Amino acid sequence: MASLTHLTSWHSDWQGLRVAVIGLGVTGFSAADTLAELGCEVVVFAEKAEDEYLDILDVLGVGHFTGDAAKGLPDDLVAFAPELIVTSPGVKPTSPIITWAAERDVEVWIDIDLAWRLRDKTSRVAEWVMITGTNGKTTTTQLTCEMLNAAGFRAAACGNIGTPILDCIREPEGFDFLVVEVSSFQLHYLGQISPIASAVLNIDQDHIDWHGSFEEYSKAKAKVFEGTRVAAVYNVGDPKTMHLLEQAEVVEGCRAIGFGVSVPRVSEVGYAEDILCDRAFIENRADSALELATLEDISNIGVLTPHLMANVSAASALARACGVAATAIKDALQTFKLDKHRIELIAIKDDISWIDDSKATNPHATAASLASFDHVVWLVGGLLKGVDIEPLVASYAHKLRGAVVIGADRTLVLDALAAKAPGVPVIEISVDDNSLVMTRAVAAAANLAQAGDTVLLAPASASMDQFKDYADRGTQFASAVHELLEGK
Ligand code: UMA
Repeated sequence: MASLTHLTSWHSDWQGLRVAVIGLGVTGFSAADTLAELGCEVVVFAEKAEDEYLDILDVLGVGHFTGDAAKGLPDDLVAFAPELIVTSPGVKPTSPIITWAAERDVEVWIDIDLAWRLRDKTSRVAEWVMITGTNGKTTTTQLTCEMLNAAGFRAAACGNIGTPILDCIREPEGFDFLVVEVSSFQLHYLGQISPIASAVLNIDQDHIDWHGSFEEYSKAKAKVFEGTRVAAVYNVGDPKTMHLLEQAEVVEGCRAIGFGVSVPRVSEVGYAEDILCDRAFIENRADSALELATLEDISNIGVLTPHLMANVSAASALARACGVAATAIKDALQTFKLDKHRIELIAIKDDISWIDDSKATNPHATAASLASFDHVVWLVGGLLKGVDIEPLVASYAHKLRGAVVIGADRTLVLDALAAKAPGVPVIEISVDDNSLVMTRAVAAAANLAQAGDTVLLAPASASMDQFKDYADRGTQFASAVHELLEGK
């Protein structure tokens, strides 16, 4: 098939290259738009698309085929004979279009591969920082970006966080740093790039239905370290992240830097009592450490949980690897605020705390949440994505005052509670009308909760079965809580 090795720059000759873009969400649109600007011949193949995107693509002369990439391969696309495919991350590797491409040696890129080649569009060529992990990616990405900006750099957060990386590449002023949140889907497709720093924050079961197995999921996550030049950052509290690093091909001279919540050893960032300190990026690290911030600074950001401390530690390690001074890290912690739906305190009444952690869409995130509180009434359930919830229930059964089970995969959750938390009272919310789910769940939780308890929405599941997305689930929870408490 066509050799694409000469396409290494925005200024390369892309004219006339036949590219099929798969999917037309934010990734597909940004890819099609960019490729059209470069003079490629582009068609988009997507199941559904917003009219606004289609209208713009029409103007750009980009063709469009309708169909589900997961199910079939249209004849028109075969006839188009693409020389390159740029896929959206949600498209599974087992989809007919991806297997068809593999059989014909047609290269399949993700938008990040394209962005890497196009990063010299402006004369200000950004360094890249890549961040992945099962949980904490978004907070750590935002924090790292805030720290870089506090140090006077021009930095942007992009990738899985929601802004496609190609939007940043095409920003006329350019950036000094792009802090890229990368999902396991994106990493599965990603080819060779060379970031200044990269991190795997933690790794546990998630997206098994997409990857096929935990091994494949871990293999994808490990790719984030490949080609790293200055610092490959792993979690000292999660040895699996270090094993992934041991197997990765980093650039000669790249350092392995640990982060965590324990007292830092040499080449680590961590906590000595209530001080966040750096023993990695200072000259006399063998016998001293540099103070970066205090726990009080960190509690400005949100509820002080061990995983928030870990995220701050990881972001600091990445920022320090990029040359950020300690004072800028402290400054960033004064201005930063956690996003909504991440262990967000909604209300306290009658000594019962109501917490929205709707962002906990897998057991690993939920474990971090459950670990942070003593007695919990747990709102759990949704779409389990092929993940086994039993080990989570077994580990935290002793903390449960009760459980309220929602979601399409209720039976699996109820079975796990019956098997691993037999004495715990459980209320199943079974309604046909999705708009009633959260009101009923909150009322049920109120009946179970006692003074001193935390009612915790941390569903360990995706939300799309009963809600628009995790944000909608969290917002509905907060409204139902306020309605209940104010109506009392
Ligand atoms: N499509 C198909 N068939 C498929 C899959 C997708 O036709 O089998 C088409 C559909 O037309 C669909 C379009 O592709 O509308 C969308 O593609 P996509 O689902 O890959 O999503 P994008 O809108 O491009 O958004 C993606 C990420 N989504 C996924 O990976 C599922 C966004 O992460 C990311 O913010 C964005 O790129 C920018 O990089 C979201 C996410 O849920 C937040 N990520 C998962 C997670 O964090 O757990 C991985």
